[in-house]
Amino acid sequence: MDERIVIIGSNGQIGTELATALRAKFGAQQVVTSDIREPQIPDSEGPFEIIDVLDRKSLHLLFTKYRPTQVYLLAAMLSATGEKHPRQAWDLNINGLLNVLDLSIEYNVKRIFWPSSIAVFGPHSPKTNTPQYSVMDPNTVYGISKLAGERICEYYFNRYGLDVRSIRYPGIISWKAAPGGGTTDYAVHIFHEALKSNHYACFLAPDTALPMLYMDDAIRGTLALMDAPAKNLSIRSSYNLTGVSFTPAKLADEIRNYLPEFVITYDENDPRQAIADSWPNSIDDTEAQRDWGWNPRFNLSEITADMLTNLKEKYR
Ligand code: AKB
Repeated sequence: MDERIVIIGSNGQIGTELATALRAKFGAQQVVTSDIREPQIPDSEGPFEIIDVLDRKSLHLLFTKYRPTQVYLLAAMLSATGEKHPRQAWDLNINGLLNVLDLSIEYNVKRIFWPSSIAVFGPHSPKTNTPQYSVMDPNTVYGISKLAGERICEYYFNRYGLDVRSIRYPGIISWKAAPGGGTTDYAVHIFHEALKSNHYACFLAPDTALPMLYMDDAIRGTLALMDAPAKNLSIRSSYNLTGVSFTPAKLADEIRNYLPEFVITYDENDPRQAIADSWPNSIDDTEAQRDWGWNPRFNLSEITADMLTNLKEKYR
């Protein structure tokens, strides 16, 4: 059967690359990208629609027009922006999800992907190798909305048989599209600033370890989860997943292997520090390994080399 795929929120860091990967896999015309505004990196390859996920009427029209077999819902407000606009973050992250889940039942969508985040963990969760199941007391509106979203996804699976699949993404590092409004964004900004000016003023402290994942691994993992036979999936809330954990100081050391003059300084009192301090240092993703063969390929030095090689072209 031909897949018809709709990506909602396709202009962002993950959507941009997921769209390319899905179009390569299923054909450009089979993948509809959509977002609240036109893409900054125009992609003339396949259909694109302007969609506000909170506008149920136009969402309905989108589902009627394309009758998707798979939906990827990526529209969300991330942790740092969410703290500036808590009411809007809750609205977008929760009501956007509910709109898509309800329409997916109505239109018999076969599979839905919805990203959760390490932000579902909080100050009382175990910090190191945080397990799939533990105390979860997120204290950002983003984390609270993601945890509520996970519970709703599992509920729709149990109650309506909706095949929703999800990953708790750590920080995603990539060079094509910029991340927006996250706490882990420093690990992308640092590469741009290193190449532009040999200096980066980091908003997190030197010893703040966070779990991260390279975009190539994130895309491969997402597609692997979506391809996995339903019977193999023991988790219908969201899978823990990780690539590598490191601190800003360690990343700066890696960058200095290529740019010896690079200097990092640290801004104190940034509100994102408190968010990072409430999150795990590292993640245990045993369940993803066991259920659908998860295995990251990029370590920190490979990420650093790949980021610098690709971004060098941009700043040449
Ligand atoms: C953020 O920093 O808000 C995101 C995330 C870890 O979900 N990158």
